[in-house]
Amino acid sequence: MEVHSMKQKSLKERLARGEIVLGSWCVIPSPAAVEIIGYSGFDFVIIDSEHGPVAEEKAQDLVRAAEAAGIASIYRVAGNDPSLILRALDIGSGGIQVPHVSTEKEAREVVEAAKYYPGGKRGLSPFTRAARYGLDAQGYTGRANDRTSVVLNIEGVEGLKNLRKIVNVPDIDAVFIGPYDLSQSLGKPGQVEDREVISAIRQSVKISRARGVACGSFARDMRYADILLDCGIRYLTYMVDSAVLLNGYKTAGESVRKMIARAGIK
Ligand code: 3PY
Ligand code: MG
Repeated sequence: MEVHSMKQKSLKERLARGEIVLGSWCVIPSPAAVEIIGYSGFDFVIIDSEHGPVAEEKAQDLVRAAEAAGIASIYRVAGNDPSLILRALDIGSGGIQVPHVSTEKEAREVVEAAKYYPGGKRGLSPFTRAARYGLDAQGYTGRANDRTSVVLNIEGVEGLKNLRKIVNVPDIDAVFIGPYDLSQSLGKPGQVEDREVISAIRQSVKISRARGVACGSFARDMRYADILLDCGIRYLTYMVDSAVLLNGYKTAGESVRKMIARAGIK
């Protein structure tokens, strides 16, 4: 099995064992950004085509960069659409993350689109990058099913209400509680530290863990990461490449400006 498949399998296996895995988000469509995330010690990168501008052709290079840097890749598709899920997986990304899943039926639809027979009915072609353009055709569907991670974003009150049924659907590796969309759904847009949001995350961890499904979320700073870990989050995503760049440049710019001002006074 090629090295990258092993990385992907190991992400799934670590989630199944209840380990904490650490990822970050890529919205800057540059292979360099993905390599930097990989070289910085993260376990996986989420290529974001819901809120990021990246489309499949570019995403394919980002997946290659993840492979080169030795980390797993997950592709967040723009919506729960089998053709988007198929394209995301056929370029070779190791898994998909699907926004705004609210019902058991929607969860089943995601799994059906992401898995080949017998677990689903993902469209089959052996000529894709995922199948190494045909080189891997022998036994490919089984191997793809084994390594493909399925992550569902639960980020609204309806999804929370249906979570027990959603985590009963086979072949889900993690549910991801999106704090931003959830805060909006609770009528408190952007208030991700609100008590109701945190308590929904804590409750979701309990429900999913009882079914052996990992629960994930997103932290924009260390304080929030601490809160999420305290809630029992296992699929932890920290920071977005654009925010890291912004914070870094802002801090650097402010420091140098202060230095320039001091130099000017002398
Ligand atoms: C949310 O907070 O809604 C997310 O989807 C995190 O990216
Ligand atoms: Mg969201």
